[in-house]
Amino acid sequence: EKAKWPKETVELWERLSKKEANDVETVQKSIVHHVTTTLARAAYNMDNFSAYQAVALSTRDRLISRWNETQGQLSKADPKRVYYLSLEFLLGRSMDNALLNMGLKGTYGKGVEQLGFNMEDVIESEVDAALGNGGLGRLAACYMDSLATLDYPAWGYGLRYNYGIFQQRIVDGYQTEYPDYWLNFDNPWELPRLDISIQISFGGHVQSIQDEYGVTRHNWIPAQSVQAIAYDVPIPGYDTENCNNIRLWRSKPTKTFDLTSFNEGNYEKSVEDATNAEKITSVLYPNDNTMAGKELRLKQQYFWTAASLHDIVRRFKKSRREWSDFPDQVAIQLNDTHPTLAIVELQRLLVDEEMLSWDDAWEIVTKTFAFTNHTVLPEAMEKWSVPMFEYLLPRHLQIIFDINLFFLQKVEKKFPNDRGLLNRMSIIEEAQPQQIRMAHLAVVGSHKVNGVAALHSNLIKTTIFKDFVDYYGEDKFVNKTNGITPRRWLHQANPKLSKLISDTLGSDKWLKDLSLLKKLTTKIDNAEFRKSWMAIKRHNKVRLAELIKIRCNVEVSPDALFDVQVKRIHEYKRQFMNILAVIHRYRTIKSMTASQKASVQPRVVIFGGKAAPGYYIAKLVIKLINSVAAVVNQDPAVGDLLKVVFIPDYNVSVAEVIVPASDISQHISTAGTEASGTSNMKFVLNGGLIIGTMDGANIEILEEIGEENIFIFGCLAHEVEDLRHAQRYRGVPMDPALQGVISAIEKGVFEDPKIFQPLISTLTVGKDFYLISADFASYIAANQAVDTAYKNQEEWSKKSIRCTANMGKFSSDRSVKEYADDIWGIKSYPIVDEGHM
Ligand code: NBX
Repeated sequence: EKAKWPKETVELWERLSKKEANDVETVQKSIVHHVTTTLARAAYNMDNFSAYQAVALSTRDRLISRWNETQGQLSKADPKRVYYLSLEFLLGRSMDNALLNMGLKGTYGKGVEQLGFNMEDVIESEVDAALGNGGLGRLAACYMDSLATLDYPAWGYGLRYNYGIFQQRIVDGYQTEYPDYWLNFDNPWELPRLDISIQISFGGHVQSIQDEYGVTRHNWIPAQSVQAIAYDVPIPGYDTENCNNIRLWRSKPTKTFDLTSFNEGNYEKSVEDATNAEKITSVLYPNDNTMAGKELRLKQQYFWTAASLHDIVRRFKKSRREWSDFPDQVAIQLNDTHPTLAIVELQRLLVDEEMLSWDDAWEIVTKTFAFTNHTVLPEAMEKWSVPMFEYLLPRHLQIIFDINLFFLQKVEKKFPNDRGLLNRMSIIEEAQPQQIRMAHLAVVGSHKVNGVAALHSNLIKTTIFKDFVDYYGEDKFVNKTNGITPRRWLHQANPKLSKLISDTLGSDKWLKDLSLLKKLTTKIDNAEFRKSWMAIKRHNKVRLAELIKIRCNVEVSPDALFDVQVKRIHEYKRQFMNILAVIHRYRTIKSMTASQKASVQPRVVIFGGKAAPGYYIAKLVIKLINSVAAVVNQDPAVGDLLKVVFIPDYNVSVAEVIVPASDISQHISTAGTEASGTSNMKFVLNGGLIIGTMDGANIEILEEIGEENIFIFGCLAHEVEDLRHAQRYRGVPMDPALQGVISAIEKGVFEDPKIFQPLISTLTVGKDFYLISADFASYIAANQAVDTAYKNQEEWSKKSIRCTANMGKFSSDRSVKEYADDIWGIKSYPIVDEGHM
C-alpha cells in the first residue's frame, strides 16, 4: 500500500510516526494533553481519579504503539501462534504493571509527582479488572505476562463481562454480594474493535442432504443469532518491545435479527430479543470448582468459542495454506473444560463448511488442541444435559455423538467385550436425562492433557482419566506445574524487596531468570543483609496493618506474627479447620496464668476470600470467622496475644498488599484436593513461610526450599481413602481438642450456636469428608512449631531468605516455556524495534 504513495508522503508518515521519547517532559506533555483534550478538564480541577485517567491514557498510547508494531510484524512473519482460551482473565490493575514492564515507572513517577500528584494515590485510583474467580483466572493472567515477556506469539481469548466477580461486603458478619460494574468509567485498557464483528448462531434444526457425490451433508439452520464484537487488551512484556493481545468478546444484537421481529410488527419481542443477546456477556459466573449447569453459561461457552475459532480460522486463511498445515500454524490451549466446545466447532467448520472428510478434519482438530485440567473434585466436572444442549446446538450434538461413536469403536477394538469400560469412558453418561461429559470430550479431542502440579498430574492419571491412560498410553498425559509472574508478584507488589534483591545481585536480570535468586543464599550469614530483609517485611506489615484498620477497623501490631489464609472459601481448602484452631488457641490463652501468657507468641490471624453466593456452608464459615473475631478482639484477657480479622472483598490488588506482609500463610487443603495452589508460591517468593499439607504444589515447594523451611502436617493423599473408610465404618471418635472447640461453639461462646449447627454437622463422626478431625492434632502441633520458630528472629530471617532464594522453579516463565516446547511447538519471535510509534 505504501508503494502507491509518492515519496514525500511516505517520508512525511515516517517522520511523524517516530516513537515518543522517554524523558519526563515528553511524558508530562502527553499527560497534560490528555487532561485538557480527552478529559476536557482544567489543571486546577483535578482529583486523583482524573490524574489516574490522564496517566492511564498516556500509558495506553504507548501500549498501542507496541501492540501495533508487534501485531504488524507478526502478521508478516506469520509464525505458529498459541491461542489461550480461558473464560477468565483475572488481570487486576493494569497501569503500574504496564509502566513497570515498559521500563517507564520511574519517568512517569517523576512526571506525576512534579505535576502535583502522589503516584501511589494515582495508582490506587484504578479499579481491578476482576474477570475471574480465583486461581484459574489469575493463572491465565500470569501466563499472558510470561508469554509476552518471552516474546512468544500468543493471543488470549475470553469474554468481556460487564460485571466481574461480585464485590463482597460483610454485613452483620455475613457475606453480601454487590454487582461489580467495573465499566462505569470507560476502560482505558481495551481497544474496541467495532469493525470486527462475528455472527454467532443458536438453536434451530439440522437439514441433511445428499450432495452430488452421494455424500450426506449436514446443514445447520439456526433459529437466532447474535453478534460478537472484539475488544482488545494489550499485554506488554517485561523488558521487551513485544506486546501481545487478549481479545475479549462482547455480545450485541444483530441488526437483521431485530428487523425480523420488528417487521412482523412485534416491537416488544424485538426489544426483548435484543436484551437477551446482550445478556450473554453480562456477568461472570461466580462459582469456582462447582458446576451450576445453567443454560446461559452454555450460551457463553459457545458464543466465546465460536467467535474465537472464527477469528483464528480467518487469520489462518489469509496465508492461503493447506488445511493440513493448520496444526503447524495454530496451537489452542483449553483452560479447563470451559472451552471444550471449540473442539466440536472446529470439526463442524472443517466438515460442514470447508467440506473436509471427517477423518482428515479430526486429525487436524486433535493435533491442534491441548487441555489443562485444574481439579479432581467430582462436583466441579462439567456436564451438560443432552436435551438442553440439543435445543441450543443441534448440529454440535450430532457431532459429539459421532465423535463418541468412532471413539468407542476404537476402544472396543483395543479392549473387546468390556461394557463397563465403554460405559465409563463414553462422552455420554447414561443418566436421566443423558449428560455430556466435557472432560472426556476434552481428552478425546486433544493431543496432550496436563495437570497443574506433579501430585495432581499423577492423581488424574490414576483416578478420573485412568481408563484413558490405559487406552492412549502414558505420553498423552503430562505435568506442567503452575507458576506465577515475578513481575507482578514481587517487582510490583514488593518494590522494596525487589530493589534490595537487584542491589544485592548487581542487576535486575533475575526478573527474567528467576533461578538467579539462588545467589541470595550467599547473603544468609550476613547480619546486615538479614536486617535489611526483615526491615522490609516490617514495612510491608505496617502497610497491611493500615489496610486492616481502614477495612476492618481493628488495630493490629506489626510486631505480632502475621498469619494469613486468603483464597476462595471452600470446604476442601479448610478455612473452617483454621478458625477452629484459632478458637483452640483462644481457649488455651484464656486458661493461662499471667506468667504463662508472657511467653505466648502474639499472632494476628488474617482471613480473606469470597464464597460462591449459593454455597451455604462456605458462607457460614465466613460468619463463624467474623463471630470469633468479634469476641476475641475485644477480650481484655487476650489483648494483643491474638487478633482475628476477615478482610472483605479480597481481590488481586488487595493480594498485592497482603502477600508481601505475611510471616506465615496457610495452604491446608485435605491432601489430594488442591490441584496446585498458586498463592503458596507468591507468599514464599516474598519471603513468607508456609504451613501446609502434602498437597498440590506445596510438595514441590518443599523439594525446592527444604523441609526445614516449611511447616508440613496432616495425612497424605494416598491415606485419605482409608481414613474416610475407617471414620465411616469403624466410628473413629472426634479428636479431643476439636471436641472441646465444638463444645465451646455449642455453648454459645460465639453468638447463637444455632447459627453454626449446619457447619458443625459436617464434622459428625463418619461424615467429616475433609478429615478435619483426623488432621487436627498435627495441625495444632504445626502451628506451635511456627510460634517456636518465630521467636528466634535471626533463624527465621534465614529461613525467609532461603525461601525466596529457592523459588526459581515457580516463575510462570518456566511453566510457559515447558508448554511452548512440549505441547505447543512454538518459538519466541522478538520483534525488531524500528522506532515506529
Ligand atoms: O486453579 C484452581 C485450583 O483450585 C488451584 O489448585 C490451581 O492452582 C488453580 C490454577 O491451576 N481452580 C480454579 O481456580 N477454578 C476455578 O476458579 C473455576 C471457575 C469456574 C468453574 C470451575 C472452576 N466452573
